[in-house]
Amino acid sequence: LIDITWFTESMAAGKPLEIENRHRLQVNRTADRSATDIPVSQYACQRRTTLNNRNNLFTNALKILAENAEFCENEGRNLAFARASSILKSLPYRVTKMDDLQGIPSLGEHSKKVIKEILEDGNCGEVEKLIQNERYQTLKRFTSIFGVGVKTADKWYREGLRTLHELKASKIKLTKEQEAGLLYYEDLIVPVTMAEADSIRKIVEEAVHRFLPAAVVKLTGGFRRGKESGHDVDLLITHQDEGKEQGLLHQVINWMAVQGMILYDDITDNRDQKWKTKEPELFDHFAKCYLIFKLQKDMVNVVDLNTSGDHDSLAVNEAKEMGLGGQAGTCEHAGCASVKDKDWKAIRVDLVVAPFSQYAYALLGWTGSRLFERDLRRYAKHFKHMSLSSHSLFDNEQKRFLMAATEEEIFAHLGLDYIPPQERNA
Ligand code: DCT
Ligand code: MG
Repeated sequence: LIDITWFTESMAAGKPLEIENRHRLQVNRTADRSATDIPVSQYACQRRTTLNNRNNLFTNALKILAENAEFCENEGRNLAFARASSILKSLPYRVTKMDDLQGIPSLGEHSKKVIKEILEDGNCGEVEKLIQNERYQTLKRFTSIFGVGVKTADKWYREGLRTLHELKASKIKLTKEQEAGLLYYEDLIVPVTMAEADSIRKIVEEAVHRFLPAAVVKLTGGFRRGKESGHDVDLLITHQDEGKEQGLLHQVINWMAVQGMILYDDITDNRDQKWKTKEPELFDHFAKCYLIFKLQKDMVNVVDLNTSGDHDSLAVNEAKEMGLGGQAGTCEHAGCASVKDKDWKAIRVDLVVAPFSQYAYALLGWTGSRLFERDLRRYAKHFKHMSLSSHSLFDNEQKRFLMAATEEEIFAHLGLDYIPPQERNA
C-alpha cells in the first residue's frame, strides 16, 4: 500500500516537498482504519476536517495550552499546540492508545505527553492547574472583552486588576471600542446562533440592495463552515460591476445607523491604509466595518440563547455571577445594555467589501478556519513559490497574478484537491 516509513522519514528529514503528490491519499479515511494505514499531511489544507471531532478530550486540553501560550506571547508554542489540536480534529477515529498516533505529524513531545496523560488518567495535570491559575483566568476574562488583546489584558493584570468590576471602577482610560465591549459584554459573550447570523445577513442584504440591488451578501467565517454558533457574523459583499461597490459601506452603515441598528461601528476604508501597520498576511486591506449590531429578537426565527454550544464557560459564568448573565439580571451602570428582558441582542458583525475580481480570494480567506488559511499560505509558499492572500495569488516564478473566479480555481492553481467549507474546520 503506502510506504509509511518513507513518509515519516521524509517528514523527519524536513522534506515536505515530497508529499505533494501524495496528499490525495489522505482523503476519505474511514473510522475502522488504523492510524498507520494512510499518511496524514502536516498541512491543514491537505486534510478534511469536519465538525465531527472524535478527539475532543485531547483537543480541549491542547486548546487551553495553546491559549495560555498566546497569553504568554509565545507564538511558537501557541502554534505547536494549535497544530497538534488541529491534526487530532482531522482524524476519522478516536485515539484510544498511543500507538494510534504513529506516523501522525505535528505532534511534539509536549503534546504527546498531554495525550498520554489523558489516556492514562482521564485528564492532564498541567491543564487542570492552568485553569485554576489566576493569571490565565484573568487574561481569559479581559481578552473576552471586544477590543482587548493580550498586551492590554496583561498590562491590566500587572496593574493588579482581576475582575470586570475592578476594571470598571478603575481610572483606566478605555478606547471607544473597549467601552462598547464592556457596555455590551454580557450579550457579546453569548455565542451567536446560526438563526441570528442568518437574520443579520438578510437585514444587511436588504440595506445593501437599497443602494446596489445586484450586490451579493455572503455569510462567511465559521457559519459557512457549518458551525451552529460563533463569536461573530462575518459578511462578505461584492458586486459584479467592479467599482460600483466603492462608497457602499458608508452608505449602508449610515442608513442602518438611522434605523437604530448600530450600537458601535469602526469603518476601515481601504484608502486609510491602516492595515499597513499590521501583518499583511493576517490583515487584508479591503474596506471593512467592525460593528456591534442591535438585533431585534423578533427578527430571529428560533433563538435559545442559553442552549447554544461552544460557550466560553469562564466568561459566561463570570457574567452570570456578576448579574450580567445572558438575559438574567441587570448591570449597575447607566446606559448599560443588560436590562432584563430587553427585546434585542448586541452582536458582533464584520462587514467586508471585496472588488469582484478579488471575490474568490476574499471568500476563501474569510471562510477560515484560521489554521486552514495559515496552512494554505504556507503550502502556496513552500510548494508553489506563490504568495496567497485574501486579495490574490502571485506566482513568484512567473512573476504574475493568477486570476480566479471561484474557490475551486484557487485550489486548482495550488495543485490541491478542492476542500469544501464544511471540511475546512482545522
Ligand atoms: N481570518 C484569518 N486570519 C486571521 C483572522 C481571520 O484567516 N488572523 C479569517 C479566517 C476566519 C475568518 O477570517 C473570520 O474570522 P473569525 O470570525 O475570527 O473566525 P471564525 O472561524 O468565523 O470563528 P467564530 O465562529 O468564532 O466567529
Ligand atoms: Mg466569525
